[in-house]
Amino acid sequence: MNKILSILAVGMVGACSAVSAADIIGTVTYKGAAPAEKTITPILDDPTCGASYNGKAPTTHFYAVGANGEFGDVIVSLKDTTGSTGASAAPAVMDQKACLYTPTILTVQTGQKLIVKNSDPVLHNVHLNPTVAENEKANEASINAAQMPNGADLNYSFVKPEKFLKFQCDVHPWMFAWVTIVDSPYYSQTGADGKFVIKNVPPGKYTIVANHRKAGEKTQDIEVKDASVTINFTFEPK
Ligand SMILES: [Cu+2]
Repeated sequence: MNKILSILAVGMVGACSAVSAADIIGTVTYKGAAPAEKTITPILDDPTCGASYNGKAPTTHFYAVGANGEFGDVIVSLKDTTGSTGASAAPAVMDQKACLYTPTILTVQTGQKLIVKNSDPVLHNVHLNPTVAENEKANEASINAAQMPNGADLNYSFVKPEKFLKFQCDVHPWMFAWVTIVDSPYYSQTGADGKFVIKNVPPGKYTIVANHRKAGEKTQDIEVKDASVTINFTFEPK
């Protein structure tokens, strides 16, 4: 780069940095053999639920680990951040399909709408188990709600952060899902590729937290300046 170009480049970076925010990107890896999943055998005893499985019971998916250790269903967030944009965010959706929740791990912001659907031709009973009193109160009306076959959607919204709030079905004792509530838009949940992106983070120093329901929690310190930052997490068998 010649001198004029480099001065221009520095000038442009300088001009942008005053207003820019950056993304935090990374990959979460599980190193080693994940614990074996459990086979949900009772699902076959229910004629309607069992019909979806042709005699082969599904398993739990507590550890979503890919061939190269890509670790899914890990929630990565910036600790102690606020400024939830949940009220204006698109609703999150959880479905009940073939007598399982899908997804089983979900993250929403405070104030964001969560819609629970029933796509099955069977009755489900959605039963929430909040550990935070404010979240219990905010959802009193539907905290233990029957949902008819292909019945009307149930709607929820949470007011305080909470980790892995348990949803269960009282009709089908194998049905569980866990919803994590965060208080800012600075979060991401890893997909099957183990990757996460936390977008538009204002410059500053943060503690970044990776949470997995079974594998636990890991934290790292991170500083965001005016460019994207990469940070990775590795979990191992306990
Ligand atoms: Cu059910």
